[in-house]
Amino acid sequence: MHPRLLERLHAAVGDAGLVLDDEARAPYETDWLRKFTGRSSVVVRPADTAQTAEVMRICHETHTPVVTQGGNTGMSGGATPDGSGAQVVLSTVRMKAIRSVDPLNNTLTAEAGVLLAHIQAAAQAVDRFFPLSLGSEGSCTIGGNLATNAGGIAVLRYGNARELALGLEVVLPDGRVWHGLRALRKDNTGYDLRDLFIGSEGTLGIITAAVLKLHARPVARATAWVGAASIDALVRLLAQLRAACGERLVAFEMLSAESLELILAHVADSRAPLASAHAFHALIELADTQAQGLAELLEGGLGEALEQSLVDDVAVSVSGAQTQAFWKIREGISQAQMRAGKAVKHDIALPISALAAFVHRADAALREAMPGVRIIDFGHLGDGNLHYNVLMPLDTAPEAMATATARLNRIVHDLVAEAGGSISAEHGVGQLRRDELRHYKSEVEFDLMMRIKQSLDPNQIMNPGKLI
Ligand code: FAD
Ligand code: 2HG
Ligand code: ZN
Repeated sequence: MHPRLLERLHAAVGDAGLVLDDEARAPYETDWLRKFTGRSSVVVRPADTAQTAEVMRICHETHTPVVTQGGNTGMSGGATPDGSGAQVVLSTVRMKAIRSVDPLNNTLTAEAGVLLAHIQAAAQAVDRFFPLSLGSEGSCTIGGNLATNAGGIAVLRYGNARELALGLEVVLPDGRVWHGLRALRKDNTGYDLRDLFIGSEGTLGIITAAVLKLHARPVARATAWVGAASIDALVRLLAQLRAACGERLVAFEMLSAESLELILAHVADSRAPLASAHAFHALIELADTQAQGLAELLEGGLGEALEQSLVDDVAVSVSGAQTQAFWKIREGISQAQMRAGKAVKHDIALPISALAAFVHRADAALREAMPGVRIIDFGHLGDGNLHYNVLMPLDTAPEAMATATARLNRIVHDLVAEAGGSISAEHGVGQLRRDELRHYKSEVEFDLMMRIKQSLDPNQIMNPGKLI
């Protein structure tokens, strides 16, 4: 560590902003999945943008590497320091002010450390809606959501985190502040810096605040669980419902039979929504600012699908409690995987029209390469994002895990690339997919990314070893 680093950081953030004790630092050094563990030199928790800027000035001068961390719910090891003990973890948890809410402009300005659930509540308090919604919304931060361009369950209707931000405030690697908190829907004044920082996973700067877009608050929702014989049928159902329901279709989540079985076995108080067995399941939700006709619309669309034998069984929710139970099942999947084994995670995106063929090919390729393989296939079918995971036994040794991961990644990601898809849809690249990204990005694209990184972060201090 650079001499006087701690003393200077202490002067910048005070006692409340420094975590030195080994035990107190431990939660910042391991990720949510307990897949990645590192060692920090110190954890710094600035209270505001000015303190963050001062910390970065110090780290820039001393060439000290910085790992930014929000809620530490990421699934790609992006917020975990390496094992050197030389990296500073900069946690945004103390920057949690909602600076302003403007219902007339339909915007809300929040600091990076505000929890996603608190942003949703602040929007609701002024009769508006912030639509980003993830299983981790009670513990992830808006800074982390923007830094990973998070997706979640409502992307088919409202877009990713990127589509929900109008402006950003960012502390640059040298400690300067870019004041880009514009609350504008039209702003064509040159290169789009906002979109450069969104999805950059802490490798270009620290997002300290954002202007977020609010939407009209839906007052009604209609939810159903359906069972189908194939993923092809669900893809066709999605197209039919989109045509019939338009913007009212807000979620279309898919679970394979094996994913559902895993949840039922490992999540307390979960019950199968349908009495019969099906190869694939979907959780579908409509929402509207008008209450009338929503349930009828969903029932009509699903009734037609039953008549066409597109789906084999349907349960339309009749109460808030039943809707909650459906969503509890869907949101239990990450916990269930953790309890049941070690997952090789593939967070992939495909054109929706290519999804079914991909699943058939990938299933066949994996079963041939690894007979008895447990494929846990689920995800946000409505926007083409599958979590095409493979579950290895809990006692798989680290070396065997690494070998299996490399082999499975190549099979799955080659097929994704052939289908015109992406190997990183919503969880970020982090350290988990860094080498895979290098493998699949064209030379030109990678070179452009490297030049951007080099020009913004010439000392290579922002989240080294992640993404690029
Ligand atoms: P962290 O994990 O702390 O950090 C993630 C990355 O962002 C790191 O690279 C970090 O360096 C960087 N970063 C964090 N804050 C900043 C900042 N202010 N400025 C610059 N860089 C920063 N993700 C989805 O997209 N969709 C889902 O449906 C989804 N479901 C999930 C369900 C569960 C149960 C869990 C545990 C996770 C889920 N995730 C999902 C992944 C994760 O919650 C999201 O990626 C979330 O956006 C991460 O936010 P965070 O604050 O926890 O970020
Ligand atoms: C989800 O969609 C999350 O539930 C987590 O993105 C996915 O556990 C996973 O692989
Ligand atoms: Zn997801």
